[in-house]
Amino acid sequence: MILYAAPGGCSQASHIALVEAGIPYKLVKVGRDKKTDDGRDFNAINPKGYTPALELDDGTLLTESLVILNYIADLSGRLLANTGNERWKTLELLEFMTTEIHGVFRVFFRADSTNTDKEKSRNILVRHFGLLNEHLGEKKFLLGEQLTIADTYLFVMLSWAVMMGITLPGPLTVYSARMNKMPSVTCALAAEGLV
Ligand SMILES: N[C@@H](CCC(=O)N[C@@H](CS)C(=O)NCC(=O)O)C(=O)O
Repeated sequence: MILYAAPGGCSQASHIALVEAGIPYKLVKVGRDKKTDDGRDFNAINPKGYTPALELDDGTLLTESLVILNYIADLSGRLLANTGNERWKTLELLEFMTTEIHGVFRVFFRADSTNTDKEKSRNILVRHFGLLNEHLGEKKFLLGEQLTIADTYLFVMLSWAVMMGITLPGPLTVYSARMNKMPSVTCALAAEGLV
């Protein structure tokens, strides 16, 4: 299995999940120029041009974080409850982050965004992270004692928030620092060349 990932990008959530699940994989890093670190044109691999992309052993290419994370959770037998409300709440949180949070962050990555655009996005993100903070409450992870695919995604969104100077509620900062110390996170960050 090959994970195509951009260091520090949203693909990091899938990367952490793969390490956490103990699934053997090869990491291929994709640069801003859409070149892979083994010299290929990423657009020819994934015509969407986005990371993450997960190439399965039979050559099938999966794209979209929501799907890739579900695939990894399925293989792992954990990281997502099999049934019940915990499953649906995990997926609800993940969908909220892949659309309503990731989407709002895009303003910060676009060269033509104005300061007004950025300020609007900042306010929306503060509100959205506030909702996630309420959801987290006193729990260790978003759904309780067990790490799920929603946590691996939130970890990345929180690191982006810090990068963009967005003020986070204290409990989310503590949560992020705790995740940062997890062996799977350390391993993924090191493989991406970020520590
Ligand atoms: N809908 C996709 C979006 C993925 C995405 O936006 N990836 C960014 C990195 S975080 C990317 O590859 N951007 C490259 C580009 O826009 O050219 C998903 O959820 O996986």
